[in-house]
Amino acid sequence: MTAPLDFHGIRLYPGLIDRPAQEALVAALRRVAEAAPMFHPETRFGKKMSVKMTSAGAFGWVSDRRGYRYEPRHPSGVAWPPIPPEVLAIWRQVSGVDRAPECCLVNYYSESARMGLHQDIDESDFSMPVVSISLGDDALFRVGGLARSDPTASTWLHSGDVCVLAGEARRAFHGIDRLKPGTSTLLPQGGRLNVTLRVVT
Ligand code: MD3
Ligand code: FE
Repeated sequence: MTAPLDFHGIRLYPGLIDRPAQEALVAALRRVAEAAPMFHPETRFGKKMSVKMTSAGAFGWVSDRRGYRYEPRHPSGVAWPPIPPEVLAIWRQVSGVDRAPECCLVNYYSESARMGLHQDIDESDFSMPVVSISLGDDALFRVGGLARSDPTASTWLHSGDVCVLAGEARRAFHGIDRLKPGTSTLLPQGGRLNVTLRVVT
């Protein structure tokens, strides 16, 4: 494995996952979405997010009028399915920690979906990294600092890229501004899947 690039404190492994392994990941994520169907989370203001989500693992991320939080069950009441072994193998390859992730959040972006600038700070141990896997169409990723008003920098994430968010970058503001539709043939209907692995407790 070649050394990662440093993009504003983020460890970026461009093209870490080859095409056959990307296809195996998509198949595994399809099975996750069969057990725990994707849904458009609602913000506390009752507005639906443009990204669809589901999760695997002990905890999943949910948002509704009560606010956002980690929950041990899908909104339907079923337990989240286990994190696929192919996904856990990537965590072991790049995370640098011995703990296992407790949440595998799966985000699906249609060509018009985006994710506004936010921090991931609902977890209790910020010494644990977040690992992110990009699959499908290219996405314009933006990262800033610890304050929303800090300057930001952008880069395109491609199918098969893996990011590790550790240290200072773990609590940086970040988001997805837009996709570049038609840039990948991985997903038959187009769009983008992003998987983030987190230790929650
Ligand atoms: C930087 N996902 O699920 S992945 C998220 O592409 C999220 O779906 C985006 O932000 C996506 O919360 C960005 C890259 C990423 C993930 C987590 C981070 C960057 C991060 C946590 C802290 C700092
Ligand atoms: Fe995030």
